[in-house]
Amino acid sequence: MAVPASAVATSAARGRFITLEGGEGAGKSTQLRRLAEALSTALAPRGARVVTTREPGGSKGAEEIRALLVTGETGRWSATTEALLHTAARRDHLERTVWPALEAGDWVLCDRFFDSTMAYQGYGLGLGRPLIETLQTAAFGDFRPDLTLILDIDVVTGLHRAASRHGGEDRYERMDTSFHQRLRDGFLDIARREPERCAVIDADADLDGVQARVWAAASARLGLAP
Ligand code: T5A
Repeated sequence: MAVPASAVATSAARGRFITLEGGEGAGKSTQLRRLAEALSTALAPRGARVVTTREPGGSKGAEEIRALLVTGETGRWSATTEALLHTAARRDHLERTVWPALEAGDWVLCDRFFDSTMAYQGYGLGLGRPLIETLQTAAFGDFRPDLTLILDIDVVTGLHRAASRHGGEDRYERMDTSFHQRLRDGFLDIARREPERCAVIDADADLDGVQARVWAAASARLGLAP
């Protein structure tokens, strides 16, 4: 299967791909908006554009798949079906949104990406790493984010924050506490395995405090002025 990711990865004019990850209510969406503003300012002299997107979703087809995943009964899908749906949504999102933006030189900030499938379906739902790695290789080869910021928060605080925000998209929030603990441990394990790509941010602070930690990590890793 032809995977255009390698062309994207080696293009000199390619933008950067930055992902935010973490459990429920870690503050990713809030910090993504703040990071996008700061990056836009920092990148303005270079003329680079900042694009924000999310998963599951971020393209028309992937948003349609999202609706199947984030609503309804917690046991609506088997773990394997769920991993396939997330991976199918991701492929569409990459083809239609992320890869074209990177080719155009844009910096893409994405709220969740493939680490969420590893953490939620691989660790949380127990599918394990090898199956998820196989699916991901088939769907997008060796394409990887340039930087992944993992917002880490204790499970109870995160779920409390998330409950204050959601409408009907709470299928994962309703899973039991041990599931949420497994996926928190999973994200930390991913960071231990790939320290060059991943930075763990302690998200147990107020909004401005977490924002300062996010910017310190992002600016250092991306070679921007602090
Ligand atoms: N999923 C996703 C998988 O299972 N596999 C996959 O492969 C993928 C891609 C997506 C769901 O799908 C699952 C994971 C998810 O369960 P979603 O709606 O995108 O659904 O869910 P989340 O990304 O988890 O969104 P949340 O809102 O729950 O979390 P965020 O984005 O981490 O949190 P945010 O920023 O919206 O903040 C939540 C609330 O907390 C407050 C905010 O103001 C807001 O009210 N808050 C803070 N309050 C105090 N102090 C702080 N520092 C705060 N930061 C935020």
